[in-house]
Amino acid sequence: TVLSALADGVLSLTLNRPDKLNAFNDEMHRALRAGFEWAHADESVRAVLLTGAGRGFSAGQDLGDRDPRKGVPDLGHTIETFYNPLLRLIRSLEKPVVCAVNGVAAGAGANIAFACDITLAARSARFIQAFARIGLVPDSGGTWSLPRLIGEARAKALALTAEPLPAETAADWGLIWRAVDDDRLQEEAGALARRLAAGPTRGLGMTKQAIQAAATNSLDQQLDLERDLQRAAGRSADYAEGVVAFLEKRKPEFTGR
Ligand code: LHQ
Repeated sequence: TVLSALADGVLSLTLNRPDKLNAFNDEMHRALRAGFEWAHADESVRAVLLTGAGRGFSAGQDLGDRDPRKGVPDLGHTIETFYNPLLRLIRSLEKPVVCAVNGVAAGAGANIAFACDITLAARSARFIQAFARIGLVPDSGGTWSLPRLIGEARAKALALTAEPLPAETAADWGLIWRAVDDDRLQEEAGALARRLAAGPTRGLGMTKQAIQAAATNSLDQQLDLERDLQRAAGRSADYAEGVVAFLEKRKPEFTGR
């Protein structure tokens, strides 16, 4: 249900239930979580690239798996068991996560894409806060990320109407990094992930951490955090390499240490 491959420091994770537009069943959840756990544990993974197989990125929860006719489901349990741990794994990974949204991203599928560090989307892709169509509440961090990324007015309109948002508008609004031509998406996202994987991984990881912390920190707290992270970054092998390479007028060769 998830294809994984490690090459050039990039762990590619491809959601692979194309007949269901990569909707999440429990098996796909377990497989995706295992992929992100791998990324956490393996030093040779220096970036993650998340995408979907077929014409969709992800249609969110597989609704056939949570059919209320089979008894009232405990969706809180589903969230606690699957979606929340996944979100925490993506946000706490001290390595960049690139997301290539190859087609429709609905419900949790959209909000998982918004949780990644750099999200690109095919021009034909669209984002749908589908929850409102079935009486649910945006999850996978959507109620946290949407107002932060695009402000309360747009966040509420998207979440309350479940209107599809085209990739281009999502990029204009700052919800994602960039919309690219469909046939260029995988190439661009792959090149970006490889570039990040060849970068100073510890510094990039701490940069991600600092920007995320700013969502809840005061300026004073953030200045202290920057001091602490810069102290740690200054001790990394990649900082030494970066500065020496600059002084020697050559390209740095970062090792991620
Ligand atoms: C699907 C799905 C799907 C199963 C397409 N499930 N089969 C958390 C906690 C616990 C429970 C509840 O949820 C959550 C979080 C959530 O994610 S809630 C939101 C769940 N997702 C949705 O409500 C979206 C449902 N899907 C759609 O609205 C449409 O499929 C979209 C707009 C995504 C795409 O539309 P189309 O391009 O027209 O494709 P389609 O509807 O024809 O879908 C293709 C196939 O995929 C089809 O199967 P079939 O056998 O008829 O070819 C769909 O039934 C299946 N599929 N989404 N979520």
